Amino acid sequence: MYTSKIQIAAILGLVLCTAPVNAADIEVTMLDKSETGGMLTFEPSFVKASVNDTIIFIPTNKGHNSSSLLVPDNAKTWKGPFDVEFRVKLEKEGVYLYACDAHKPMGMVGVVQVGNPVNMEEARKKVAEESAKMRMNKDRFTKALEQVK
Ligand SMILES: [Cu+2]
Repeated sequence: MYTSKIQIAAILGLVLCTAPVNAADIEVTMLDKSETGGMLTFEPSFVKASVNDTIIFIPTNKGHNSSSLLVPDNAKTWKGPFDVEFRVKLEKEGVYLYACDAHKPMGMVGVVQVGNPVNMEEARKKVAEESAKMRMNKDRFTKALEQVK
């Protein structure tokens, strides 16, 4: 069948317009000590992202990983390897909570907000529950969650 250049241009235009726009890569470093003085941190510990953005966990210091603690309904959970760069694509709207498996008791935790915080009540409960078990930096998770707007 004959397809004109105009038809091809129209189809291409449609494909380009429906492709995800500006999906961003957001780096979160895993640190023994951050510039702001905190020990055992994800930096930044709060990230505001959009649907289809990707978080890249960077093993700047050794001995850390990233594991999800809570994700929105139908979003994928994750358990990253230690000492390897690890990517998490954020496909659903809501609040994501995560921790380093080795240093969760020391408050090595983080929060990601994607679009509207549709599961904020669940996130509040989980943060309170996990913070109660921590031995250090007990207020860090709450402070990160407070940045959800
Ligand atoms: Cu760690």
